[in-house]
Amino acid sequence: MADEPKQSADGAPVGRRALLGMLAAGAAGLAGAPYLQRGWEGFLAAASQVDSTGLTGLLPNPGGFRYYSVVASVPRKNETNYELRIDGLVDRPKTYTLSELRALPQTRVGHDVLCTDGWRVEKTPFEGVKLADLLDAAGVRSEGAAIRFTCFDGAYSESLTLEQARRADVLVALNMQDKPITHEHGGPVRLYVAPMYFYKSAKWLSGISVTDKVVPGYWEERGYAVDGWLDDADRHSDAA
Ligand SMILES: Nc1nc2c(c(=O)[nH]1)N[C@H]1C(S)=C(S)[C@@H](COP(=O)(O)O)O[C@H]1N2
Ligand SMILES: [Mo]
Repeated sequence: MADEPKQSADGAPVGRRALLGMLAAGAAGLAGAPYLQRGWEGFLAAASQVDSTGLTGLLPNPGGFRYYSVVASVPRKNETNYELRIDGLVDRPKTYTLSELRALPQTRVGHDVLCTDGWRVEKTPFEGVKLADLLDAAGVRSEGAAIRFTCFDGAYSESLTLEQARRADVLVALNMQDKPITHEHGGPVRLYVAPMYFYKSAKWLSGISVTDKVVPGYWEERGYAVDGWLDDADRHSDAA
């Protein structure tokens, strides 16, 4: 789903529209859909991408959020098998476990979450390790100019310039709304880029690679802006 490199006039990716049409076909249309094989959670994840069919109104509303994934199913990871790899143009590549990330100094950032699809969740606190701290520990080489983020869903990716990545309001987040980030919201670890649209906040984060130039991410290859600044963002701020 959602893999055409096109956007409709209002900016919503066409792939989401295709899914929406499929779900709008109703229960009969859903009977053969792969979501059902994934149980309630998979169905919810797919159906909650739908904003205009009325289906979402029948489902538990996750606090104003929609659950997004570009793939049908994502493996679950926890303290026994989660790993975050930092590599690329760094002097000290490193693989962190979840408990190692939890043991590092934690920063809390609260901002409104906005998706380009039009929904917003006000004052959502995220907590985690500043990406800048992890980059400093890894020792970014002088050629390093950007970051490429990859995910253990096997498909999504994101990017930031090194300057953006070093902001104090960019987190490798472990908590959301004062609880460990759930699987549906990209746990155990997701990126949180507070000053930008939520598509920049890659869920199920597994890789942070320092590159010499920006490599456009999943939605960016499909028409989204590489710079995802929110209208009220202070683009040159170092403070959260
Ligand atoms: N791995 C991954 N990260 C992702 C996405 C995705 O599909 N896969 N969707 C992005 C978009 S468009 C939004 S709005 C948010 C949604 O986060 P949520 O599912 O926790 O609400 O995740 C972003 N990060
Ligand atoms: Mo989004």
